[in-house]
Amino acid sequence: MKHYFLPLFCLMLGGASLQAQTNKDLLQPKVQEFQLTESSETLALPESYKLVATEGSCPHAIDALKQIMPNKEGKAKFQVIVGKKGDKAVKKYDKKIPQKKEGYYLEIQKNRIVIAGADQRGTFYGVQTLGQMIRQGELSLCSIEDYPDIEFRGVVEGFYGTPWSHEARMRQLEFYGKNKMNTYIYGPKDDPYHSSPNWRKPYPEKEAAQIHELVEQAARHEVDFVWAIHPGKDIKWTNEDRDALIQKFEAMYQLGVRSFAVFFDDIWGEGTNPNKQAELLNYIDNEFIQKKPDVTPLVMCPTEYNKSWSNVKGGYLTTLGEKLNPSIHIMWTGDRVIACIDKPTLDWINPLIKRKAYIWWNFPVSDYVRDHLLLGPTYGNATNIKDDMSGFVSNPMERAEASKISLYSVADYTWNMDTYDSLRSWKNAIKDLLPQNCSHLETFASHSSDLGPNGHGFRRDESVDLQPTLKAMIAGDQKAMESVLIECKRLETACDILLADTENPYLIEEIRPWLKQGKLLGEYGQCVLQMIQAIQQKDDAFMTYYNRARSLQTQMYELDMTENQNPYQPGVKVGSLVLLPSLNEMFTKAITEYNTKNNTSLDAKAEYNPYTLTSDVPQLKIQPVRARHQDVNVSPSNEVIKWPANGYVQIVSDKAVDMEQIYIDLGTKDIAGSFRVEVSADGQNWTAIPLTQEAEKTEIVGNIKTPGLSYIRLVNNSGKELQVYFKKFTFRVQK
Ligand code: LOG
Repeated sequence: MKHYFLPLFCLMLGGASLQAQTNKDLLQPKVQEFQLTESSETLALPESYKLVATEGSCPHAIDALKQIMPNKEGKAKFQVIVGKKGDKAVKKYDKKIPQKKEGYYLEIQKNRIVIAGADQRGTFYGVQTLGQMIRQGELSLCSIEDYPDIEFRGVVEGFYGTPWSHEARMRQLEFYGKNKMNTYIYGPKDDPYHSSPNWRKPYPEKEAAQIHELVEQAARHEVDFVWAIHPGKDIKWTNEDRDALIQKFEAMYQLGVRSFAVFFDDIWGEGTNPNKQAELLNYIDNEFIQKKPDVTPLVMCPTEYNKSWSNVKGGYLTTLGEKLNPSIHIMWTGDRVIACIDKPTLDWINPLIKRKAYIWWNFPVSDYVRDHLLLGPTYGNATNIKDDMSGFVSNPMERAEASKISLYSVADYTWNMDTYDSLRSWKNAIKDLLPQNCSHLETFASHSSDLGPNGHGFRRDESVDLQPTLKAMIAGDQKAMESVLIECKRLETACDILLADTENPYLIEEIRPWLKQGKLLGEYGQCVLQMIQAIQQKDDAFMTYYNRARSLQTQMYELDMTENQNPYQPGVKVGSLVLLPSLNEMFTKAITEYNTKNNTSLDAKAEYNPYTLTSDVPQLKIQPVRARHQDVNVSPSNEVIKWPANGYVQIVSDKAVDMEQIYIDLGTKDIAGSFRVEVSADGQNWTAIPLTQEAEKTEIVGNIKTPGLSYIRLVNNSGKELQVYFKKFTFRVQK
């Protein structure tokens, strides 16, 4: 039976429509030009459609289209016309296609849908936009002209720590395609075949097969898979090493890789020579990149990759600028290692390197603050710099799924810069990541965005909406207390719901310790405010609330000590910038008030850290001390310490402990005799501990045999000021 498609789709007046329809503000990334054809008319998708396309022209776009169209392909009247510029199928629309790489024209009419791309990738992006419209509901009759602001947009997996899993990368690549990001640079610092010692060697079979699979996945989602090498730690400027590098690239080419990068970041010594780097890179460019017509331009990361490390007089950057072939992209992290990018940043670097910088944005990377999750809005980059950079890629967190909150916004920012709105983008990102539980994820993320104090000095705002209320609460405003109580309840509820969420199990697994901490924080907040109410109402329940608040403090401390125990920044922090400190302040205020009213002496200190450090060595006075399992560590310092005669560093425990061993490293040999370690139960009577230091070693060890101690200190007993490092101060206590 000749069965023409019946008008099963219906045209409705938008006002009369009960179903959702296209919301242009939710199209991601935000589209450049959106025009309703006949205002407020919508189209429900027909049951079947006829695909009009030029055979073999845009295979990835067509595959994607077949996946998103909910209905069957057939001999219907309703046409879906898909193709790229030059294809017969879209010839009629040629003039409407934006004259921009990766752009597309999309038109929704009563009887047809047209997707006409400037190229294959543009066509694929047009299909992605259509997919988003279909997921929203009925389609508005409209036309869209869309194109990216930045040529290379995406991600550099360039962090220290556990590299992303293969499965996580597969999901990432799909996500990039959906969000119109075209670049994934593979450069995890801890892949030994990317960096030293194995950069010269080919990947073992299993890893090679996985890379091949990633390359295919990238192609399916129109992403350039850029494989980066990091040879600078031990490279010799010899023909042998040059050939080893080319051979490795050749092996990667055989695996399907068509885009390459060379990183020279975080190295010292021989590898940093700009003339040698330029010579090698030009050789690779001339002999490998340019010789293969299907390979994209080479990308490099310099050794001086940010302004604060740049010695312009030393000539490193100018040498690269002058010598590197003009087609080679040079990466740049900004004015510092971790920095947002603005016009002055680019006006400074571009003339030096004689090309537009390719931005390596170090956000939301958290490899220097591993106890924090960076889930807040993505903000800080200028919106007037689209013509000043060639690429913009973001270095993410070790937690791949959680990084998507920020990466979504990076996609948005790099596609359509003028209209970028960080808050809107953040909310949409969260909806996209966890549609059903988005409000809960938003609550949790709003209190999990700052990095805490860190060596780079890069911070993010946190608990933004609640800040004025917290201030008012501390000032004694009753209404504000109620609002904070509600927010703490909301946080507890959000964490509880997310802990059992099954919509995105990968995300939940990654952030589970922080959700547990968030739940405790929410409970703690409610309890503190109940304590205050009890004081006001002279309620006998006060002591119960007090004991519970104490218990919650201990539980938060213990979680911090037991989960996410990486050796760098172990622990789990939530709400550490505003919410927790405000609640602690309230706790202390409440106890102080209670003590005054009732003539009691309850401990008003909120933070539960049994160890405190005191010192009269100026540079060590505020060094943090933290207990981890059985070890109590004073945070190391990188600088030379001027240690006065008789100067000390002392740790006091708030309860007696059995200390076992102490390890000290002052970065200096034969120094044990100039210091003494002594311990005490009461701070009055001290016992010296014999110290040993092996020849040629910098570590000093002492065995402590007395049980029940509360004090331990290290004293300079040389009679003069000493200059030493402070690399380690750890003592072990018996559990
Ligand atoms: C590294 C990078 C690391 C990041 C943040 C660059 C170019 N290199 O300080 O691997 O993830 O900072 O810690 C870097 O940023 N070095």
